[in-house]
Amino acid sequence: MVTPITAVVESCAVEKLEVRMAIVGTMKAGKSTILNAIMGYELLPSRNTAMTTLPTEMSFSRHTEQPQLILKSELITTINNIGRELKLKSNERNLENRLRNDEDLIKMMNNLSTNELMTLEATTYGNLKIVDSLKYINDVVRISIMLNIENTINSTWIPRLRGGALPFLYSKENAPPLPRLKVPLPHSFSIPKGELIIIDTSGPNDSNLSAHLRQIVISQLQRATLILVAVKFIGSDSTDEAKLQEDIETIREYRDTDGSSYLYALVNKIDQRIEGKQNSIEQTKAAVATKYKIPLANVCGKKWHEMVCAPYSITFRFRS
Ligand SMILES: Nc1nc2c(ncn2[C@@H]2O[C@H](COP(=O)(O)OP(=O)(O)OP(=O)(O)O)[C@@H](O)[C@H]2O)c(=O)[nH]1
Ligand SMILES: [Mg+2]
Repeated sequence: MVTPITAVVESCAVEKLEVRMAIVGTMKAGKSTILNAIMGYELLPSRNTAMTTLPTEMSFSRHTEQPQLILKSELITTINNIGRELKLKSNERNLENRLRNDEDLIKMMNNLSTNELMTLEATTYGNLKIVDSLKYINDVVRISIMLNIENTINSTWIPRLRGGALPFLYSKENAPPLPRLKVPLPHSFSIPKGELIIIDTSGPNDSNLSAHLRQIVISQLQRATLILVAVKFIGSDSTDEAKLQEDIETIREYRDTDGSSYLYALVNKIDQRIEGKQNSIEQTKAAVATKYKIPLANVCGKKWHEMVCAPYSITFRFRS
């Protein structure tokens, strides 16, 4: 398994004040792992079952010496409200089935039944504490959707679009109060002007869990300057791939006809390739370019991932 520990972002000469790069991909393609590699810190939770639920933003800052997780008060209150509802349900029968026997989610409900809710802070320091907080937030939202309580949370202070506690997260008028990571700007990384914001998302198949969640992801993709599509070398199931194609098409429809230069793809989990038995990396890259209609030059598939997002001269080099 690739353990991307260090990422060196060699140069980033952005022309715009804000470049937003969102990652999308098939289920468990390694989206969060890739972004941890870009940041150079293991802050986004990852595991081999569905993990990311809410999109998470991250940016590089000259003004911080250690990573921070920033949570807006609306988000903290929402998560606390949902947490209280979950606590009330934590002893209900048949929870295991309703949580599809997912061990992490069942453990979380058991914790909620005996412990206080996790205290979320406006700013969290400490890499492990950051991962734990993000895991908690993502699982609280995931369980609320699986137990179908997202529409029953009552809150007078959350602007509602159409019932429920989550819709405010994708209100077009307000910047959604998503979790935000700030990491120190690496010395080798210079941003002469502007800011690079990277957004982690849940897989398209997964976001079908909830129409709200899907909408949150799509609105992030619409706002993105660049979109990085992560796919597994060995491919994913065809439904998952079809959903990803559909999401990419939806995004394309929202763009002016400027070609597909904002789309990049990264073929991940290349270590799972069996030499001599499967397509070569070049063949896989070509297949990915065709399937998702991404320019071949924008498809990267090296074991030492190297990618240049040309329009903005952003170069990422990952070390494994
Ligand atoms: N073998 C191998 N495993 C990897 C690689 N990249 C990530 N993984 C593992 O794949 C699993 C899924 O990775 P995540 O980063 O959580 O995937 P994701 O796409 O963010 O998944 P969701 O957030 O659930 O949508 C984790 O157990 C990772 O450790 C890789 O290059 N090779
Ligand atoms: Mg993830």
